[in-house]
Amino acid sequence: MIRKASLMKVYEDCHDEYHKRHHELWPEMREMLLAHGVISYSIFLDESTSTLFAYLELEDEALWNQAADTAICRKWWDSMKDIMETHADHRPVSRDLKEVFFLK
Ligand code: RM4
Repeated sequence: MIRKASLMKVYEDCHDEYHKRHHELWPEMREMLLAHGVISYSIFLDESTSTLFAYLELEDEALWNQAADTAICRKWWDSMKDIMETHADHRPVSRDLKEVFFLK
């Protein structure tokens, strides 16, 4: 299993909306994530800085990388661009984190 962590940013006045949209995650988006080897996907919000901490457990990195090319993922990113930091193509601005500790 592969574990990945990254940081993203939600706009300061959009915390509740971000939470709501994920609570109501599109079923097709959920299916696409599971079909691309997602074992678990958590997102935590630091309310003091609007930083999102995403933690993913994946079956396969190559399979996961294909998720970004699906129409549903692009549509999701298009729909999220008004509430979070994104690139010009609407991909979320995301910074990968280096693992420094793991206890199981
Ligand atoms: C996040 C962001 C990520 C996406 C998750 C489901 O807000 O758009 O890229 O994978 O939602």
